[in-house]
Amino acid sequence: MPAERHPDQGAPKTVSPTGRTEREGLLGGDPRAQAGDHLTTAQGLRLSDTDHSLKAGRRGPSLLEDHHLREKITHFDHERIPERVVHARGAAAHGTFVSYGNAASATKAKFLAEKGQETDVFVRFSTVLGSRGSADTVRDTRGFAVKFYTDEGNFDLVGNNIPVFFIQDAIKFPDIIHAGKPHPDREIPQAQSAHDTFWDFVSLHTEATHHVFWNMSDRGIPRSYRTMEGFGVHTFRLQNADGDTVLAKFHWKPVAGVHSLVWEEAQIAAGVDPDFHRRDLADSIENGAFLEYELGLQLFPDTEDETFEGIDLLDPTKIVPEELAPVQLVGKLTLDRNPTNYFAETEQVAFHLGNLVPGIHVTNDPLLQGRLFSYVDTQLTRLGGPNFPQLPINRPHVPVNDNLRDGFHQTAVHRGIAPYLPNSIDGGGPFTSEDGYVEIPTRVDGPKVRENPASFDDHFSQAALFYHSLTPIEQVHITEAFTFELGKCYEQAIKERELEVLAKIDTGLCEAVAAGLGLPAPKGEPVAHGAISPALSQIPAEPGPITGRIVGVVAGPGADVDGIGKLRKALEGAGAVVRVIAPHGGNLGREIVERTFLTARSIEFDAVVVASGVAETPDAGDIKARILLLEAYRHAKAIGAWGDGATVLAGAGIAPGPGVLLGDAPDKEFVAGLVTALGMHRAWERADAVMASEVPPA
Ligand code: HDE
Repeated sequence: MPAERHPDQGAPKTVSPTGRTEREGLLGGDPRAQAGDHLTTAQGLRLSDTDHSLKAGRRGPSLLEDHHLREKITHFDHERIPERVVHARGAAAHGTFVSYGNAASATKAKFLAEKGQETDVFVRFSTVLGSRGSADTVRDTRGFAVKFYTDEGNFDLVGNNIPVFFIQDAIKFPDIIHAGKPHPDREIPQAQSAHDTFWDFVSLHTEATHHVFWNMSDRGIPRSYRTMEGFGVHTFRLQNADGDTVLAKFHWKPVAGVHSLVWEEAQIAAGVDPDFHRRDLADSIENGAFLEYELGLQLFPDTEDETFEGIDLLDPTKIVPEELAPVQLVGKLTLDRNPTNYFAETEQVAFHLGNLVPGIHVTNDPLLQGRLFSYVDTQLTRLGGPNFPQLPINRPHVPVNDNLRDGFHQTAVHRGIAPYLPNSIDGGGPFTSEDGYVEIPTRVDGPKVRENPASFDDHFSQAALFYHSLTPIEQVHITEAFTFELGKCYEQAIKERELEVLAKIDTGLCEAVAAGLGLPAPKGEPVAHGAISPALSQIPAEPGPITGRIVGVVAGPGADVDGIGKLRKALEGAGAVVRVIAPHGGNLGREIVERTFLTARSIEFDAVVVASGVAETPDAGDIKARILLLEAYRHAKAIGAWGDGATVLAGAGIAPGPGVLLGDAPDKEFVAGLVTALGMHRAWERADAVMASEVPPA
C-alpha cells in the first residue's frame, strides 16, 4: 500500500493541467484538454483584450507591467524543445495489439502469451537523418517504434524498417550519424545520404555495406507506412513460464504487403508534398482504412555460441533468412486512431529499448547494449529532466510506485517520508514482487578487451545475399541508387573506394555504377553468398489488398459522372479512395472535384483513370494533365480509361500495354482489372521496359 498522508498534511487540489477538477473532467470529457469558453491567462484570469499591449498613450511605449504580454511572449519563446538527434521527423498513431496466444511456448510476456489479450499501443514512424521539418520521402531508413502499454508495464519495440544496421557496436553511432547528417560547415544536404561524408564513412567502414544495400534498394523509399515491414534488428532472449529460453528476432509484416515508391516519384513528392507519409497515415485512419501489421518471431535455440546455421545472432549487420527460420506470426496490430495533439503525443513520446516486461530480455549484441544507455540519456535533454515517464503519452497503464523523487516537472505529489528501501516508517513498502522482472542468469566471462568476435569480420556476404535475392528490376533500382548517390559526391577517391566495395558484391553492378559515374570499374572477386532468400524480394507474386490506395480520375465538364460514381462505389468497397481531378474546382454533377490540374500531381495516385466524355473538352490536352498521366506511366502505375477517355491517353503518347486498362465502361471487368493492377502495386513488365532503358549502359 502507498504511504498514508498524515492527518495534518494537505496537498494541492486534484485538478488537471488545465484547472479542471476530476469531477468536472468526468462530466465534460477529457480533463486534460483546455477548459471553459473564456480566454484566460495561465493563472485562470479572464482577459478582456489580447490584441493590444499595454502602452503609455496610444503611441507607446509598451509598459513592463503588462503581465499578459509578458506571459504570452515568454511562453511562446519556449514552445520548442530540442528535436531528436536522430529520427527527428516522425508521425504516429494509436492502436491495439491482439495476441494470437501461440507465443506462450517461447515467452511468458502476457501480452503475447495469452490468446486474445488486447494491449494499447502507440507507434511512431520516422526517418533517421532529416530535421523535424524535412520531407517524408527521402531515401533513408524508417523508424518503426512501438510502445505497448501492457498489464505488466510498458514494453517498447524500437525497430526500423530495415533488419540490419550500419554498425556493429554502439560506440560507432556518433560516427555514422555525423557522417550522414548535413555537412557541418554549410548544413547541406538535408535528410539524405547522397553526399561525400556519408560515402566517405561507409566506404571506409565496410561493416555498413549490408545496411547500405538495403537503403539503396526500394526499402529506402517506402510507398507508405502501411506498406513497410518492421524489424527489431537485434536478437532478444525470450523466456517462457517454465523458465526455458530461446533467442528471437522480432518482425512486423504489413497486411498490405511491402511496397515502395520509385526514386523519381520520391523526389517529386519531397517537393510537391513533403508530408506524403504523414498525410497518408492520418488521412487513411480518418477514412477508416486502418493500418495493419502482424507481429512475427524468428526463433533460434539458445545455444552457447549464440549462432544459428553459422550466422552470428549477436551481429546486427546480419539477418537470418526466413527460409532458414520462418517468421511465426503471433499477433496483430491495428492502428486506428490519430493523435489529438502532435506535440503532446508524437513529439513527447519517449521510447527506450530497456522498457522490457517479464519474458523478454536483452542479449549481448554490442549495438543493443549501447542503446540501453542512450535512450534515457537523450530524453533528459530533449524532454528537460528525468520525469518524462510522467508525460501522458509515456505513462504506463499500470500502477507505478518507483521511489523516484523530485526533479524538473515533477507532477506527482508523492506521500510519505521514506522513499528508500528498506524502511520501517512508511510501512516498509513498496515491496518487491516474486513475479517481478528477473534477469536471466546468463554466464559472462572473458578478458576486458575492445575487440569483436571474428564472425563480425564478414562485411560482404549478406550484402551479396540481399542483392542476389532480388528480382532484376529491384537490382536495377539498386544500381540507379548507387549511381545517383555517388554521382552527387565530389571526391573522386570516395567514389573509387565505394566501387571497390561494389566489386566485392557483384561485378555487373560495379561495372554499371562505374559506367554511370564515368569511372573505370575496379577488378574484384565477388564474395560467396550461399543460397538466395526469395523472401527478401518485395515484388508480389499475386495481388494484395488495396486498402488505402488512391485512384485519381481525370474528368471535366461532360465527363461520364454516372460512370465515375460506379467506379467510386466499387473501389471504395475494396477499401481504396477515389479522387476526381478536373480543370477547375467545384462539382461535376454529384461528384466533388477534389484536385484540379493545378493542385494534382501523379505522386499522389496509385493509379490514374481517364473518364469517358472528356476527350472533346478544350482542357483534355492540358499539359499538366498530360504530365500527370505520363508520370504515372513512367512510374509503372496502373493507367486506365473508359470510352473516349482512351483518346486522352493516346494524346499523351500512352500506348496500350501492360498495366494500361481500356474499357467501354467502368464495369465489373474494368474494375476487376484495376483492383488486380493496384494489388500488384505496379505494372512490373512495364517497369522493366521503361525504367531499365534509363540505366546507364554497362
Ligand atoms: Fe536509435 N536512437 N540508436 N536505433 N532509434 C534514438 O532516442 C541510438 C538504433 C530508433 O520515434 C534516440 O528518443 C544509438 C537501431 C528509432 O522516438 C537516441 C544507437 C535502431 C528511434 C538513439 C541506435 C534504432 C530511435 C534519438 C546505436 C533499430 C526513434 C531520440 C547503438 C533497431 C524513436 C530518442 C522515436 C531514436 C540512439 C541504433 C531505432 C539518440 C546510440 C539499431 C525507431 O537515443
